[in-house]
Amino acid sequence: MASERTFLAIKPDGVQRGLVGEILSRFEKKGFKLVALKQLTPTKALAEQHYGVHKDRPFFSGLVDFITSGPVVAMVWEGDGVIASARKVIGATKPLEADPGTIRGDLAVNIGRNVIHGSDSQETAHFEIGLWFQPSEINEWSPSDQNWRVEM
Ligand code: 3AN
Repeated sequence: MASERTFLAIKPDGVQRGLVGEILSRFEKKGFKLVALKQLTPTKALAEQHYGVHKDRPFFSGLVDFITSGPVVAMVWEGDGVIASARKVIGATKPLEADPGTIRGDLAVNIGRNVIHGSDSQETAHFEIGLWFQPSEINEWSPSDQNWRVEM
């Protein structure tokens, strides 16, 4: 499986609830590589672009209000199959349907407060990484223990 990148964001509820370390730890332990990380309170324009696909849904304005209500931790993670795998680690959109062991299954109960966002396809990942990060904010590096995670 080819190495790829995905965009993940811990939403304001995850930051306010002190879950940043817990969430980062799950992806680090899995073996994915963190290549960009920053905290920001998204502007309305950024939020509307990010959730543009939902612009005609009834929950759109509430979603934009929520994601702009406080700091978000925005990240790019890299690894083999990371886009689909991160979605599995995150769990189903509705936290009550998310399996135990997933982030939403373990840490959330409400669809409007589901703690974390993750890109759902290569196309979306490419769009979201470009929307949230400048190329200069993304780091190329090799973990020193890389050959203990994958066959070289
Ligand atoms: P996911 O975040 O699992 O990719 P999407 O893309 O279907 O889910 O929805 C984006 C975000 O919109 C969700 N994370 C959730 O916060 C919000 N959302 C989706 N459906 C609803 C809904 N029916 N009511 C309120 N918020 C919703």
